Amino acid sequence: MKQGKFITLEGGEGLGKTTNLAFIQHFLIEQGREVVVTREPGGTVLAEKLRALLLETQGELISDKTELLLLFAARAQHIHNVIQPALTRGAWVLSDRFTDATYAYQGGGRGIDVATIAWLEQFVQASLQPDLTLLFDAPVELGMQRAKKRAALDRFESEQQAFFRHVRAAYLERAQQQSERIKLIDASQSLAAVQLRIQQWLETL
Ligand code: T5A
Repeated sequence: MKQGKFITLEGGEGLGKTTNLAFIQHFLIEQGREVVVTREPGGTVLAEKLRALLLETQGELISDKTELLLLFAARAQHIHNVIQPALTRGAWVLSDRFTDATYAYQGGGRGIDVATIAWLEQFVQASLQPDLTLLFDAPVELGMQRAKKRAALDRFESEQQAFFRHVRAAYLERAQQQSERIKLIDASQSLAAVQLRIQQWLETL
């Protein structure tokens, strides 16, 4: 039985998910909530190992199907060991990415059909869905500019612009289809404006 709330942060590269995770965590703790901050791929020892395999730029070429299955393997472990137990005891779970990223990157970016992703989603998650998803959106060029300022690019960040345009389009399509859950945040605004908007959405929960 789910007692807590599940919030996910989504969007293209470098648009402020990680930066705003700390803001949301702080806001919820001030409201007296127990907060579990986590991320995908990752969030458990095994899932973090899978993350490292997925992001590394060296070594064997990873096929699109392998990538999809590794993401869902990491997710199954993450749900079982971290997300579900936290929600059951009443904690609020904040995850930097979740399954909408798979629809955007593997569906939109790699071209894997939606029905396959939906089947895996049902198998791995059953009825588990986020209560609120904040989708950070801005032109692809802006996110890449911000991401490049930080560190060496990982395997996904090394993709071409066209890939990220498909990712963005898939995210926006999902936000339109699931507008009750997915709330768009204009990530090209100042950090203060972005955080004001985030706070407004959190208050609706
Ligand atoms: N992936 C993941 C899939 O392909 N399928 C899946 O199912 C899942 C779960 C790793 C990769 O995995 C892929 C997608 C990803 O490529 P990740 O580590 O979450 O996932 O990916 P990134 O998008 O690379 O995370 P980043 O850390 O790069 O981006 P963030 O978190 O969105 O951006 P952030 O907060 O680090 O901000 C970037 C910079 O911009 C500044 C920040 O200070 C920072 O320097 N900034 C702003 N500057 C001005 N104004 C603002 N409003 C700003 N907001 C942030």
